[in-house]
Amino acid sequence: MGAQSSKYSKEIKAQMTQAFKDIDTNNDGKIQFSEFLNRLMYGVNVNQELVKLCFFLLDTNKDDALQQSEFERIFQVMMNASEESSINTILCDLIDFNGDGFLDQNEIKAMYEFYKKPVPQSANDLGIKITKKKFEEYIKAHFDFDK
Ligand SMILES: [Ca+2]
Ligand SMILES: [Ca+2]
Repeated sequence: MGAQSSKYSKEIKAQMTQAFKDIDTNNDGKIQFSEFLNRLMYGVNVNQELVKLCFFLLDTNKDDALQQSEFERIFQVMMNASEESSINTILCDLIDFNGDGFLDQNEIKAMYEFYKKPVPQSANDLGIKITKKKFEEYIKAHFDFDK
């Protein structure tokens, strides 16, 4: 594990392709939510709403399935995750769409789209360049994912 550069090695690409095939149990070239939940999140003790939110954030073209390019993000985030990474850390990595290490208001807005809600004032108050650590604390305080 450890930090990977943004360019994948051939080996990692092969692993990624294999993982995608393994998860895509109905072999339609896409990962549906049920496949995501049953194969990728199987045994992980997390809240279903949170899993849905992760899926929503990954599904950028909003066709309710993950294409391989969309799947690459979760694969990369999982590879970079350390043992201390909580699901909230992983969530923050997913929200950080452009991967600059900070969350901006557009990225936060994408998260609230899942709830079909405007960004609340409390989130606006976090500023324009939010560290993941800060947003993790915000999630802990404002969302009930811990069960
Ligand atoms: Ca599928
Ligand atoms: Ca998609």
